[in-house]
Amino acid sequence: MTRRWGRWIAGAIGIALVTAVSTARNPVFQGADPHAVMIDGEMWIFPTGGPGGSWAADRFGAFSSRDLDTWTSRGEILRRDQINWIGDDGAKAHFLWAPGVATRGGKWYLYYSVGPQNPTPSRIGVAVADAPQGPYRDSGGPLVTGGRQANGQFEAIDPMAFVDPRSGKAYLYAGGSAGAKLRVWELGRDMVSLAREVPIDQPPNFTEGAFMHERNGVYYLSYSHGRWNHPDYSVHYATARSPIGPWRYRGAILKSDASHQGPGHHSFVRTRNGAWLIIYHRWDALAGPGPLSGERQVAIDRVRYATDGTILPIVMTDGNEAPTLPGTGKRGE
Ligand code: FUB
Repeated sequence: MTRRWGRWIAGAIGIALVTAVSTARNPVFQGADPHAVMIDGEMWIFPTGGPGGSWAADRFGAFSSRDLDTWTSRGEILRRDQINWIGDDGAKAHFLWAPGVATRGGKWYLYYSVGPQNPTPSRIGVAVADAPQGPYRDSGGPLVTGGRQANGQFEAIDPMAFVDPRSGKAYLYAGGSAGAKLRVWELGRDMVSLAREVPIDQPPNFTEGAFMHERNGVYYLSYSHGRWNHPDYSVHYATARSPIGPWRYRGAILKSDASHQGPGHHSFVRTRNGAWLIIYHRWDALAGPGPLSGERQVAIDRVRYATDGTILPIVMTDGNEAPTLPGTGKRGE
């Protein structure tokens, strides 16, 4: 059935047909810092920006796909003018970026960065919803504030929450760029307050964009290293027996290659058939030492683990080489 006929039939029976915002595979759409989650077999991506460049730094949107081929917009989920504390620091400009979501007890939580760091400290906020697509309501104040602190500069960006499937405790990982410092907190049961900060060792080569996942009792802390708009931007990781370390540094798993530069700020998901995928951004078809120009693009690739649990180097793909989701009638994964 063509899209035109689909729209006509949907209109005739009173159903709104969701419009595709992208039908491309690697890269899937313009955007950065993609936090991907699987919801009932469907992949949802919460990025900075979004398809077509129309998603500015004053709002967040969500995008989803059942096959990783056709992406639909789940709409705008939070706008800067809905965050009533954002102007309290007196700064002239504020930008939203690097969202991360978590769910607990039927609620959805959207953690996000408010930058830049100068002239006033960056901040992390959190908004709450009853469904992944929102509407999200901000919780009323910043959860974490950056700036100069007793132990050095801290940039409060790149929040990522992780609910430990083993202990049920929820953690917030955050920090990056200037200062390149990772901090970890245990979240309160309400997910919108901090119970305590957890002292951790700094993982080697940490710059920003921390992500935590657990597989077979191993906790993988992965993160971006390098300058966000340079070819040295890459993903490294460390492992531990708990979500708060101590870490064993394992090196880089995703680095620039001949046709894709500066891959980073990623997330991992496990699909229904147990395969793992990495969702990240990169700059395509740009060579040279940087700074890279153009727009960052979201891409999805396969993650393979060796028998000892270490992650094998990730191969970046283009177009139809990219993974699809199982059970969609597309090339099997
Ligand atoms: O997109 C804004 C910033 O770029 C993020 O905070 C960093 O992780 C980098 O991806």
